[in-house]
Amino acid sequence: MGTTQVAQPRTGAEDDQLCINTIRTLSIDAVQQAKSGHPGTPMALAPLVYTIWNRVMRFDPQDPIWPNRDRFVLSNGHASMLLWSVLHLTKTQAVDADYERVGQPSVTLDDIRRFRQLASKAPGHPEYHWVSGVETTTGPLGQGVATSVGMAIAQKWLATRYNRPGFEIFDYNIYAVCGDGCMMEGIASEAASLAAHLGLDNLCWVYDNNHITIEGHTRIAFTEDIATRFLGYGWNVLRVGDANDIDRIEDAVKVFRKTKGRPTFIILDSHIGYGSPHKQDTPEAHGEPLGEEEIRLTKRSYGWPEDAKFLVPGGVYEHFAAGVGARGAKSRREWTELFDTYRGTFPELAAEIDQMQRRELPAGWDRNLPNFPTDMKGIAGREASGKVLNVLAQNIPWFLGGSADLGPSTKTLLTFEGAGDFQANTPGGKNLHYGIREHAMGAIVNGLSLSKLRAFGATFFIFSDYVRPALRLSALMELPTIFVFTHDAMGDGEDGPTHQPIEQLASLRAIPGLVTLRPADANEVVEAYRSIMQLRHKPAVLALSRQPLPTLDRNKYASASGVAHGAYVLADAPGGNPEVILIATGSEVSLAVNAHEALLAEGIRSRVVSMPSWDIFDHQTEEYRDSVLPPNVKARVAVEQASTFGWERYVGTSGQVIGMKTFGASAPLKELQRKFGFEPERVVAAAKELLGRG
Ligand SMILES: Cc1ncc(C[n+]2csc(CCOP(=O)(O)OP(=O)(O)O)c2C)c(N)n1
Ligand SMILES: [Mg+2]
Repeated sequence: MGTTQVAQPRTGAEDDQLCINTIRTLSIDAVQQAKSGHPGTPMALAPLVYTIWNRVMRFDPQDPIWPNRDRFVLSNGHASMLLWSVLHLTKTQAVDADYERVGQPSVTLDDIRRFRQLASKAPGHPEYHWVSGVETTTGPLGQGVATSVGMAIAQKWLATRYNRPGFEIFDYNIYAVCGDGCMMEGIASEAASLAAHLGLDNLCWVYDNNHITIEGHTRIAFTEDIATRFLGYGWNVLRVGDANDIDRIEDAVKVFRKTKGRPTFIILDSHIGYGSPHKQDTPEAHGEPLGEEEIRLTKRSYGWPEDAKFLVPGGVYEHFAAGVGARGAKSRREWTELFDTYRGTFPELAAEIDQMQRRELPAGWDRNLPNFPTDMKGIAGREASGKVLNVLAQNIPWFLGGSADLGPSTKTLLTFEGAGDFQANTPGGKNLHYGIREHAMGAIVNGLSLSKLRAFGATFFIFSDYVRPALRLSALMELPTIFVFTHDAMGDGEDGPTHQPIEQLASLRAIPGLVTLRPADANEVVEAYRSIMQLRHKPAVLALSRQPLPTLDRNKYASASGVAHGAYVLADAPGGNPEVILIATGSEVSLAVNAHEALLAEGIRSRVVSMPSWDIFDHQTEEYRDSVLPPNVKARVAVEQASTFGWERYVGTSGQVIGMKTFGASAPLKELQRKFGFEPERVVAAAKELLGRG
């Protein structure tokens, strides 16, 4: 096709080619303009993305959050220009955080011209919550494909609960595109293994087999037989030998749609930087602008006007409108009619779907939450949590979750009648078994949440390190996910320092938007859940004890409902007006209470502040914060079985922190408490020292 043919009448195949080359050249021009970005992969994968979007996907650009849409995940997020191009060319509409359409396009041509610039809706990588039509944030390689497994689990679960004969309310598929990087990352292996185990035949990954990564040819670091690997997992493995052959790509996708009982993996042989005479098949094509001269040569090879920039030739928008636009509109219209009838026949189920889509909770979601009586022997945080989870999962139909093979220890098993296990042949179960795959668990919880289910994942607190990259994305995406991390300190003493979290609290507290809570007793656990369940746009972490914690006497001390403020005055000097403040979290709160009683007995006016969540407390009014921590009271002691890092912000420069400055040790808990100073006497001594009464 020569340059002059661009405006000529075309056959269908020429339309296809024109659209594909539009994606390619928009990508090339945007990267060149930004002087940064990744042109090569969009150039290679434009035919794939075009085929999936324009020939296959049921996606209505008019409503990018229609619940039964097919999902598209760009796991090799550096190729974001693929997504910005198709979202623009399909005229996908923007929606806001309240799930309303806002009457503007999601990505304008101007956004593409301003690729990677502040406020552009074409940022460096796909950002969920920033650009409508992005199904999940990708960029850290491997996260996208792993998240897609969560989306596939969600589709199966939704179909099982809500579909009825003649009412296929949920029958969508999930497509994920990935490259060598994603395939090398461990998280992808974890997720692929579980996807096959669960027989997720609604899931299709397309692997861009281009033999190139940043440092060069994959022969330097990645030489496995990937087809055999995926066959070993139990996937249906297909190969398309030419990334430009859109009919073969479409055929492969058709095979995917007919394949039952296992997910499909399509190996697509491609040439990075396709069409660039000097950069094709080189690592330079991965992450550098082509350069003006090479762009001219490349456009010439596509038969494109060499000097045109950001060109969308006549007919391209129309061709997308006739493809994905028409198909998506029809699918959504038919679905909406079906759903209207469904609403008449199954009003309660329909109401659940509506509420779920808006991330609302059903009426009565917190009925029967336990209220724990005073008990000095007490109950472990994990035990209390298990009771709460079992109530919530009965009250909220779409609340589900599981653990990375630690259910009996994290107490996260849902044991009520009918809870069931999620397995290939029982896809309505509410107990997920992630296996010993914490990283994939994190991404899967994100995928479930992106599908509007209310999901939790669980493991030991120390292994939150293995979940953290996905947890960070949860916060970045503003997803209301829940992570239950038990064995939150040295409570499993004998397991030793490998199992004793030290820096995990500080590190999670440092994630913007993540709500981290470390409750002090069983009633604080209940209140912690009550708070986090009402979050719609924030993830939450619960750090829970392994060992029993005394259930505090709430007639003597303040109500646990103070948890909702992040920190509250639990015990005070008679009449208030304290001279020293003891601040503690979790298992150290009862320790602080004991120290407080000892101080009172000696006539020292102390106050105990239970501070389960820094983040929530920091968001309270200044007035409230000052009422809990009066600025004039400088004598402050913080006690927490974790790194002391960061506590200065609450105890000030003249305060003391009793915490961990080293790793722990292997010994019974009592001995560890003595060795590391977590005893009331030590707290009392610190308080007196600060008051000059040592
Ligand atoms: C977890 C993670 N590590 C490293 C990077 C940096 N990075 C971005 S792309 C890339 C190379 C990816 O190679 P491949 O997936 O084959 O992409 P291609 O160049 O073929 O498109 C790397 C190392 C990243 N984004 N995420
Ligand atoms: Mg590659």
